[in-house]
Amino acid sequence: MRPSRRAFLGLAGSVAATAVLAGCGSSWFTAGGGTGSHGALLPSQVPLPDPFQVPLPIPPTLEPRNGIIEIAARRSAVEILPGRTTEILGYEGTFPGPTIRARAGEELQVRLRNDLEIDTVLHLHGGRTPPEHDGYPTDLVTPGTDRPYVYPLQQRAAPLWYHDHAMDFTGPNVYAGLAGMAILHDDAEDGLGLPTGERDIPLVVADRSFDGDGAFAYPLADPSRTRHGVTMRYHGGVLGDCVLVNGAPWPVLEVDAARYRFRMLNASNARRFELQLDGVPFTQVGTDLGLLERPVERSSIPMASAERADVVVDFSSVPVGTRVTMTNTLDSGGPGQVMQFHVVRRAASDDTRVPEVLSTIEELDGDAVVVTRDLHFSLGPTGSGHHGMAEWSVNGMTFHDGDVFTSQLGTLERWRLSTDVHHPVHAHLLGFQVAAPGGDGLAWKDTVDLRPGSGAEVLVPIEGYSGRYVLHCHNLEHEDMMMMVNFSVA
Ligand SMILES: [Cu+2]
Repeated sequence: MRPSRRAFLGLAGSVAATAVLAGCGSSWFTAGGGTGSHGALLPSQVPLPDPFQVPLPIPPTLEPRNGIIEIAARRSAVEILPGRTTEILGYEGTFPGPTIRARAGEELQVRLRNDLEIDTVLHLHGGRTPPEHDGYPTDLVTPGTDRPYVYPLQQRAAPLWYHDHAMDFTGPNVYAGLAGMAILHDDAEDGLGLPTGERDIPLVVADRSFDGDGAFAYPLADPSRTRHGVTMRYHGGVLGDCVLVNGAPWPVLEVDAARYRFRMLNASNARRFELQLDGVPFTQVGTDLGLLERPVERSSIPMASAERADVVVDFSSVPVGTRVTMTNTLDSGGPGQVMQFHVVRRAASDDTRVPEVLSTIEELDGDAVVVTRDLHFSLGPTGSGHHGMAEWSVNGMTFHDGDVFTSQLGTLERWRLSTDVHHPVHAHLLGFQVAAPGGDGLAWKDTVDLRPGSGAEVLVPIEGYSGRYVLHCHNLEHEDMMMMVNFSVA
C-alpha cells in the first residue's frame, strides 16, 4: 500500500442524517426490504421459469466500419420466458443491444435511427463526449428520424455502455430494453494477455418483472405518457423479481476449464447486487473507467445501477462437470440467484494470464484542488413535488433550476457526496478518482454507489469539453423524478 491516499472513497457514517429522513414513514417511501436496494418489489403476474435452464445469450458484436456504426432503435417481439413473447424496445431489436467494440483514441460515429413511436436520446455512459453529442436529455431524436453521435473517445480503454436518456422517461425506456455495452479496447490492454475473443464476455445483469401477458411490467403513473413518473408505491425505485443476464432469465454458460474475462454491468433501474461465485473468487481487473493498477481478488462484488466490474474468473482448477453458481447475496429467492457456469471440458489451450501490473494511474494531488463542492442527494422538501409526490433532488435543486455549479476546464475539484437513502451518483463527461476495491491502489469510476445516510469524497479532474452536462442519480426512477441537475464546464 502506498503511504498516502489523498483520493479516497470513504463511508463517513452519518454525514447525511438530515431532516429529509423524516419522510421515511410514508408508505410509498419503501426501503426495498432485505434487498439492499431502495425501491419496491413489483411481482410478476406469470409463473417464472426455474433457474439455470436456458443458455446465456451472447449479444452480437458491432464494430465500426470506416469509423461508423449504424444502429436502429425499434420495437420487436422476443422470447425471454420460455414459450412466451415479450415486446421490447431494443437497439437493433434486441435486449441488450449489440455489444459495440471500438478503439479508445479513435473517433467513432454512431448513427442512430429512431424507428420507435416515442422520442429517444442516446447516451454513451462513461464516454468523454462533447456536449452536443452527449445525449442531453432534451436533445431528442424524434420518431422516424436519425442523427449521428460523434464520440472522440479520447479516454482509456473501458467497459462503457449505451442507453436511452430521454427527459423524464429514461426509466421506462431502459426497462423496455434500450441498453447495451460499448467496450473500448487499446493496444496497452491488448498486450496484457488477459482472456480475449470467445473468452471475453459481457454480462449485462438486470432485473425485470412480467405482466400476465408476458410483457415487461412497469408501473407508469400515466401509461399515455402525458405526464412522467411511476405510481406512488414505486417512487423509491422499481425492483423486478426475475434476474436477466444478457436478456435471459437465470441463464447457464458452458465454459472450458480456463480463464474467462467478464465485463459485468448492472443495467437494472434500481436494484443493487452483490455478486458472488460459489467456490471461485473473482479477480477484478477493472472498474467503470478502465483497468486497475493491480488485480484484486474478491469473494464478492457489490454493484449498483450503472456500475461495471471487469473481472477474470479462472475455472482451470474446477473439475469438469461442476456447476458454479453466481448469486446475489443481497437478496433471496429469485432475485438472490443470477446465473450459472457449467464447466464442460478441459481447455485445449489457455495461454492467458493476469499480470501483476495492469495499468498506471497517476495519483491526483489533493493540494491542487481549486474547489470543494458539497453535493447532497435527497428527497426534496415535502410539498414541492409533482403529482402530489415529493421530488428527488440534489442540494434541493432539480433539472429545471439552472446550473448547480460551473467548473473550469483544466482544474481539479473535490466533491463531497452525501445521501439520505441509496443513490448511485453519476456525472456525465467526468471521471472520479477513488481508492481501488480493497483499498490498494487507485481506480477511475463514473458512478459511485452511496449507501443510506453516508458520504464519499472523490477527486474530479475537469477535463474534456466545455458546455452543459447533467449530474444525476442512476436509480432511474429517482432520475426521472428529478434527481438530475445541470452543471456547466467553462
Ligand atoms: Cu437516487
